[in-house]
Amino acid sequence: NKRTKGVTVIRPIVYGNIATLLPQKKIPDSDHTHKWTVSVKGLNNEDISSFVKKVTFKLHETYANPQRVVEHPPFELTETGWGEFELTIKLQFVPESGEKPVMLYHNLRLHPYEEDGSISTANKNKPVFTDPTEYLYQIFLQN
Ligand code: SLL
Repeated sequence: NKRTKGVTVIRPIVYGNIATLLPQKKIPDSDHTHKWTVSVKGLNNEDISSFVKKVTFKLHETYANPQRVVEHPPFELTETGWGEFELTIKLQFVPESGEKPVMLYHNLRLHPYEEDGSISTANKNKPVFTDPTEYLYQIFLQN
């Protein structure tokens, strides 16, 4: 695969999470407070699988099998948990691309209530919606 000398392509990749507070005692003998889903998408839901081969989510080491590989769209992962930790998201591209993996970082914050409302550095310039209206929540579930 010949290289196109002098060409630079910059592609936006959209990633983020939805977290919902679990009803108390949903998971017996567990301190998990939230169900969460992290997702990786193209802009405007563009199909990124033409150039993204797989996405590996690395979770906090307290999770069983913390490396979770997703090889087909939707590139997302749902789990339950608590507290706050950084997810590393490794994008691997189709072999024909000859490209090295790209790492993305997303901070998951699972707090029963936002004590300070502060946004960790990994999430700078990502809007945070706390207790969104039903209307807005449905929109996020669909997109
Ligand atoms: C904190 N530094 O104290 C963090 C630790 C732990 C995250 C967060 C449960 C994993 C499991 C889980 O969410 N661990 O039990 O499967 O905030």
